[in-house]
Amino acid sequence: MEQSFRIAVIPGDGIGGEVIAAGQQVLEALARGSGGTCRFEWIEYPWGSAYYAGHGVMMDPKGLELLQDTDAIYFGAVGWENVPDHTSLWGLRLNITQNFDQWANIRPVKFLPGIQSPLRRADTADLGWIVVRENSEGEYAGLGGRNLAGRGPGNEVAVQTALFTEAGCERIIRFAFDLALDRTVPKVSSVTKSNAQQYGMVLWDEVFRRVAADYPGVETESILVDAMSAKFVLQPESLSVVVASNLFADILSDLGSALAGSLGLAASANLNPERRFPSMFEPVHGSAPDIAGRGISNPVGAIASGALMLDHLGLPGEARRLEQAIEAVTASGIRTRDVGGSAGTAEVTEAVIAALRATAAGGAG
Ligand code: GGG
Repeated sequence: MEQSFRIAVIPGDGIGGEVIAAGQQVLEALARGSGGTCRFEWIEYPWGSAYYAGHGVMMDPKGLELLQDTDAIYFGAVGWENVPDHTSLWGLRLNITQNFDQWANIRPVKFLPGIQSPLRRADTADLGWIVVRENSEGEYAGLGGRNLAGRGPGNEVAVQTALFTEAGCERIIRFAFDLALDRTVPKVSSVTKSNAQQYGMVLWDEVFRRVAADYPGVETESILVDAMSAKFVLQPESLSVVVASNLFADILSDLGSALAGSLGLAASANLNPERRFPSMFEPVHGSAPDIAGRGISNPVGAIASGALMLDHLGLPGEARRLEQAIEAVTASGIRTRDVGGSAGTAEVTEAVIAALRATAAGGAG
């Protein structure tokens, strides 16, 4: 039986357009080779900083209603010089993640074959972990304000408050434990800075201990963010699932992606696990204005985000086939410049499609 999926596409800014187009080509090829299992209907929205230039807003004011009626959102990147970064981020990406309560952001740190890591450990140890980012509150709650500018230069004050709710902490920590149950090493590392942040992050630590008691088979550790950033570099083999607040996990996942070879490789899923709202899949990297439009951006992060989307749509076999195709391509040496190669976006994309065809021909998946 054929399954048809309505996918909203928001390429956004900079290299977002290039890598999302690459991902769509790959997913279309996968659908064509699926023997009628799946079909995608793409609904593209031109929202982003160019849209802002014409409309004064980052997305259609009715945009959330339009997105609600889809099975998933495939998102590129946000951020361009014509719009202040906080305006573009809150006007588009955060507008969607917050309103659609996409509270779980998973960011796998994958060490792909043929990709050189700056970590010496990567040569001998089998590395790989998942960063679970709390995606709805914490430091990104958007609470605060600016005041007293009227007192003259140098006297303005700003308050930015982080929000930690017991329910918000519990749902993301439980999500991390459930994820750990399916991993070879069932372990969850919780990251805070609760020695300095004595309210919200102490609450997080307490919830972590309480939830951990429900998972006796899962090893745990609770680590301060400064120590965890050192651990990413010095003891990465000890990591399996790392759960942290919105800001800390954002930073740590960038560090993890760089350690795996490049931010261009990293995939992510912004999930509303209850499925009240569509979930959103995007490469971890941003719009990269320095290389936009040159045809050299790495499409792997966007393509791998497509694999996470396939999982979410209930197509795990197709997701694994796509991940295997990516691995075959990185192993073969067809790589973009950020990972030491000379191939362009199109060449890597075509190679992934060819690898998919090869597995279809070989009967795999
Ligand atoms: N594709 C990811 C992206 O566009 N990121 C832009 C950015 O600045 N994100 C901030 C965040 O994820 O908190």
